[in-house]
Amino acid sequence: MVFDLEMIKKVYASFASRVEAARKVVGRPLTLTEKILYAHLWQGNATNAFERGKSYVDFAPDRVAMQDATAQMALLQFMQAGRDKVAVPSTVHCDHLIVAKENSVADLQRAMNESSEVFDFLSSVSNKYGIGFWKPGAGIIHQVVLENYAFPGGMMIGTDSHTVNAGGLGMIAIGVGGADACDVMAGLPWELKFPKLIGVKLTGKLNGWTAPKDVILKVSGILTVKGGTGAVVEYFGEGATSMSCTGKGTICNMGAEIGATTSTFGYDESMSRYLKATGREEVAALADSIKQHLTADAEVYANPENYFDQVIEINLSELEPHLNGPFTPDLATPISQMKEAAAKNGWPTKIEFGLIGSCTNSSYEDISRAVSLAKQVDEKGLKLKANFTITPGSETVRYTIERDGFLSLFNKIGATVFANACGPCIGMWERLGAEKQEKNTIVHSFNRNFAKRADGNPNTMAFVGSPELVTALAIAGDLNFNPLTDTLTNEKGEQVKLDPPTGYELPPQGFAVDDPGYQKPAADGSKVQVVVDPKSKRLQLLDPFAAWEGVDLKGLRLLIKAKGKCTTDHISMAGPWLKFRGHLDNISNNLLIGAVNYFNDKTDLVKNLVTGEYGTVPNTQRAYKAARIGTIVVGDENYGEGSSREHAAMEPRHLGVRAVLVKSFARIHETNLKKQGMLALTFANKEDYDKILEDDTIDIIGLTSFAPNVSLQLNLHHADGTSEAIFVNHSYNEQQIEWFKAGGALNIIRREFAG
Ligand code: MIC
Ligand code: SF4
Repeated sequence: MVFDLEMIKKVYASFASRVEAARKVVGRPLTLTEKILYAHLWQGNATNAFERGKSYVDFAPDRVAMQDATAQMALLQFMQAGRDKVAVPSTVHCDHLIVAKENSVADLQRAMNESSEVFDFLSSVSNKYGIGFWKPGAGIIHQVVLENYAFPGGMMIGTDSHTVNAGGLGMIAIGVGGADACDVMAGLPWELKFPKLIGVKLTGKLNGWTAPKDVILKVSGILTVKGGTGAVVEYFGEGATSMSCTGKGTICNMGAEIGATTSTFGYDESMSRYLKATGREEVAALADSIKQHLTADAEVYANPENYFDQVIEINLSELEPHLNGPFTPDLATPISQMKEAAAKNGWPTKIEFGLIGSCTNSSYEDISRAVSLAKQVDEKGLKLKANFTITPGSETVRYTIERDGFLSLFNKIGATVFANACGPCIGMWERLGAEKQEKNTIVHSFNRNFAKRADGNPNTMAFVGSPELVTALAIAGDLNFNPLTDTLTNEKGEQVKLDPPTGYELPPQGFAVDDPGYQKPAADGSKVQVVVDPKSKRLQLLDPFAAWEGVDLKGLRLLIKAKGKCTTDHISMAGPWLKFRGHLDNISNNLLIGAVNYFNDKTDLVKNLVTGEYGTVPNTQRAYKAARIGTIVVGDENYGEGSSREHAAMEPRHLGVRAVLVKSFARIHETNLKKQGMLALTFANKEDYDKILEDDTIDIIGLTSFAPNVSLQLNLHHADGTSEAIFVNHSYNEQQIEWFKAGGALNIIRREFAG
């Protein structure tokens, strides 16, 4: 079945003329990214050229995707927008709320028991508003989107940072907070600062042990976790076209880890093959009919320096397999240097777990290549030395790899197959003994490896690698093992070498599935009732936030000055807290509990300046709220890196934090703060971070004349009686200032609807 074919036809029908209009106003050949962006202007044909990194532009995305952990908040907001039906095709995917413990069957059953209230809520809201619903067990959002919905040249937004995965099928797919999704579903334009463009030229060809994952691990090492901020990464060259479509998906997926707005590839044969293999021959034919528009103009790839803001070149023939980590996805180490790096840094070399799968790496190709190594365990008289787990990305992949005998091969060597869900990747992993907090090493093919992410243990060092490298390392049980050069001692005491992995781009016998887990919404949802129990601990209807009081904010207290890395996982932890994603008050009890307090190097211990006592961050903030004292949060570089979860913005808003002042923001988090009516500010001079003292009282001056490109002033009143003023910048445009004034963007939509 092809979903939303009419919508795709419509997009393609106007694509050529829109690209033509764009080429005229821009006045030069266009990159693929520009073509897709200009083809999706809210206004229709382009009438002027936009300035990269400067112009705010209204877009009209073709579709919206949401996953269960973020959809709850997105849909609670949408329910307030007063619409009968979503304005663009939208889907909900139940994948984040399934705990991995025993095996797929037992774990899925447990999730159905424990989270039925949330699944039923999502299912009924979807049914009511015309949203496609993918049940628990159907698979991970991005894999299901790639298999069913992504199409070359399309534009989508999704309430998950790895929405960018669909770039593997030539889309511009962008991760956003739920409030953004709510706008688009309500039929409003979606605003984005026109991105800068990074071109990555891939020469040569992947071979042997190297996989698409290594391309993005290498790029992360080059660009770091903030190098892609505000930019779209466009990959091209012979190395790009010679790679599978799902491999391209892997590369785009992990572009979230460099902060990129999204990543994409031009339409090519690999995409056409993938579309056909997943039952979308019609989409492939449609894309073929406009294929010259679904890639950059030839001049661009011939002279990329003239068209991109930055160009990186990687020769795939020489690229080595990498392992990135621990604790950050950009610490890239080629496998040949791992032994030395581990010794130098004191990383434990015994590998406890190898985990493959996740939305990043769970294609048929990935699994088939991992299986080619698993097979060698028996053939070469080896034994798996580490625990080994597989989380398939979708029921279609799972069903197909079972049919093709891969699952039984994994089972034979003692691996565990978890449910088709995020599982360990999002901390939904009941790992035995994790509570002992022992220092240990795991390797996985996921994308994120922040502290505590997978199992809640701050001393687990997680290294990210390709599924094939993870499999080889799990067989060896040793971080020092380099499968390219080293041998292993088998059970008979012989030295054996693993053959390089081989696999299939697509299943030779085609994909198969019995029940993909899709639920079609009612044609007329007006009679569908959505019930939220007022006593529920998991779901809570939203109350509108209060509007700005119209005066400068004076007498604010410092809630926390966060030191170093402060990702959304530090601000609103996942794992066990995921169960409160639909209940703002309950989830607010995790506010910033992972952030390190600059003044005492501890997490979740801050000074209450009214009582002088130290307490947890949420309790201290609740005390300020009760005393009607506004607060401010201060942070370091790339604050809010990682997830799209808007809870990281809604929690401080709900508990009475008024402003977040940092050295720099990650894109999605900054927008989420603005959308919820918070002040997202940056130091004009980064060194001023040092001027903020624990006992300060702080005034924010200039709000009564709040205007784009005009700095605000902060008066810091120190405890010793001295005061000093510093300047802070912001990136609010006119409309975003209105959000601040109204107390949040949703208050404006609500008002328009009521009016
Ligand atoms: C993640 O990978 O961190 C998540 C969990 O998928 C998040 C979304 C969430 O927090 O629900 C993301 O990447 O946006
Ligand atoms: Fe799920 Fe992990 Fe992918 Fe996020 S990164 S969508 S948690 S599998």
